[in-house]
Amino acid sequence: MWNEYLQEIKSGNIKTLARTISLVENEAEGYEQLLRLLPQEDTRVIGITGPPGAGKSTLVDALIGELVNDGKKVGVICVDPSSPFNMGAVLGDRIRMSSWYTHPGVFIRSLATRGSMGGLHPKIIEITDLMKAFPFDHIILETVGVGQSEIEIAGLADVTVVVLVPEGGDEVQTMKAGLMEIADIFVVNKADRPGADLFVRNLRQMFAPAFSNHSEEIPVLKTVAAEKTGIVELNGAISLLAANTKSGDKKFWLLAERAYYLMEQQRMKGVNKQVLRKVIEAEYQLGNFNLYRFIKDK
Ligand SMILES: Nc1nc2c(ncn2[C@@H]2O[C@H](COP(=O)(O)OP(=O)(O)OP(=O)(O)O)[C@@H](O)[C@H]2O)c(=O)[nH]1
Ligand SMILES: [Mg+2]
Repeated sequence: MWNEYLQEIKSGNIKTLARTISLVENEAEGYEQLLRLLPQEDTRVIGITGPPGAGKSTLVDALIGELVNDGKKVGVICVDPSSPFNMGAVLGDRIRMSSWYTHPGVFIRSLATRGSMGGLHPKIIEITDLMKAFPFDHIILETVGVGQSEIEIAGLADVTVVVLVPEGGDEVQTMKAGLMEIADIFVVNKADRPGADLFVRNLRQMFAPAFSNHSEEIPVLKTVAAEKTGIVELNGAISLLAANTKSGDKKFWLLAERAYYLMEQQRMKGVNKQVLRKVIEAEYQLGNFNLYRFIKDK
């Protein structure tokens, strides 16, 4: 059955892709078998992250336009950190990217995080890999950057674009180290608002090689996503960086990041803190409890 699903995905069957994403999302019985059948794929993954409301979806919408014009097939995953009871953001994505929902070259899937793992989805690595089996030319991953998850998205995307707005100075100061680790490109969106040029200049200075431990300059681009301004330049910058990742060292670092994360998950499977607490209490009552002997055989 899984092999048939995979063949259908490979041949571009969007319904099967949608269905199998749900199976993986819900950990349907045997879903790991499908994952183990996935072929080696190099589909480019573009990560778009940044604070809530920065214009990420609007930017993705414009970027899809650019790629589709170029004859590319695009898969989009939007990770929505709101609760399943708040459909606001998902509906927002639908409105923001409305023109693409019915386009044959575009597939958009929103995933709700249900509050776990910051802004990421617990099966985001698996779902992204599943999408890679489909004949997409590019995969775009939109996540809301809330601290830690921004660092985690770095392991998922070949190129990570951090979207900020002209008023984002304080945010950048507090997250500087984290941003430096993940950002391949900075976008100052809503550049139609005052202060954009000054903010761009400050960012360039702050992340210049002389002031940071980055050996290369991190591009800082200006966009007005709502008017599709600056999108060609953004697409160009992404292509340039992605070309380096494909052949370079970074690809294997990304795979190692993902392997580490998945191994961690696998090892901790079935470990339940509530249960752990009860077992510890019981052993403690017996006396002579030692934490290190306790974990040794776990
Ligand atoms: N002035 C201005 N408004 C913009 C621009 N780009 C997006 N917006 C507006 O900003 C608001 C938020 O846009 P979204 O694209 O939904 O932002 P987002 O970052 O995806 O938001 P979340 O996914 O909810 O975090 C919308 O009302 C957009 O119309 C821009 O370049 N200029
Ligand atoms: Mg959005």
